[in-house]
Amino acid sequence: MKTVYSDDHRLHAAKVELIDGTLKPAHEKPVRADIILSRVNEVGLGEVVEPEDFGIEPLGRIHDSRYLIFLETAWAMWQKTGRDWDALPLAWPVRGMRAIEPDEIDGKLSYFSFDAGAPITSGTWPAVRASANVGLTATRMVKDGERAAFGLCRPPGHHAAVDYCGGYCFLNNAAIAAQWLRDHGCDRVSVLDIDYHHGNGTQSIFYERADVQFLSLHADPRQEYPYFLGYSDEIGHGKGEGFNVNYPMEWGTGFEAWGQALSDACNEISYFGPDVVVVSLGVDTFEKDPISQFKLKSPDFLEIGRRIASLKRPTVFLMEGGYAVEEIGVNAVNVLTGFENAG
Ligand code: OKP
Ligand code: ZN
Repeated sequence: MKTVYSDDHRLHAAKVELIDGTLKPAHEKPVRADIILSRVNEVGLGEVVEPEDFGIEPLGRIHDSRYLIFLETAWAMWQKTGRDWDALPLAWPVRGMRAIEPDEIDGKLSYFSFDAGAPITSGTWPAVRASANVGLTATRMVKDGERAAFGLCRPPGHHAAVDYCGGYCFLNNAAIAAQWLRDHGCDRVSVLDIDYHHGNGTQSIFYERADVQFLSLHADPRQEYPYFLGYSDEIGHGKGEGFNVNYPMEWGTGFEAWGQALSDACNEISYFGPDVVVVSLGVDTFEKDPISQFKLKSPDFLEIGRRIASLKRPTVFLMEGGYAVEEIGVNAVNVLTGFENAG
């Protein structure tokens, strides 16, 4: 299968991350994409192509226009206040507070985020636009007849919702791709999120819709980030009831239980019968991932690809998380070669 990749991901390089109560070097860093790309080339997965520019329109189909303006202008506003380091919020509106967009940049950062995990830097806007274009270009290839394509998105997207960023995510690449498919002739799309963390952004975007099915395998929100979404009783609402499926699993889960959940999710997808499957491909379920607590091993990722292939649906793979940098290339590309070799 072809890979879509842009060097512009490099424009977003957070310096630090607030984790375990201290500032540490950011886990979500450019070398992640470099290592995946070199593994793609090493195994000869297929041609690597540049993304095309889809413009702002497909982003506006998912995200609020005020939020997009914020992402575009935040760095300039931050810089104007005399700061040249990464812009981060430190307060959020919780129970009982007002949802009014403040005028000043520090307030806007708080209003348009749900954690301090999505720092805005000088190059964040062009980088996240490139990441969305990578996803859209891979998606168009599949819509135009390819069996599968790989969008090597970076920054990731599944924690980003209609009007907030968080968890290293700014634009929801998978949601933008799924909506683009709906707008270009597909009646039904499934988004299968296999990242270790719940895809709270994607879930919230499609929660009341029956045309985009969302399924997520992830660490139980009782134990793990993002904590406030991802329970199994979240089944969708209104017209969307029955079209949201969560598989929360406890810390320490290995491939036996995880693979069973994937099989269950695949059965749900088969029953739904989508025109295209969009896979939010996180490989932070790996046993050596530095911020995660599942126990998947590198060969398990081949089996994941095989099971997704058994759906026999056109499939778009979009990169999400994975922070065991040394093995991220092998693990991500194992999913893709497992898929390809399934015939
Ligand atoms: C992004 B993606 C870990 C703190 C959580 C944010 C993680 C964002 C993950 N104890 N920090 O889903 O891989
Ligand atoms: Zn993750």
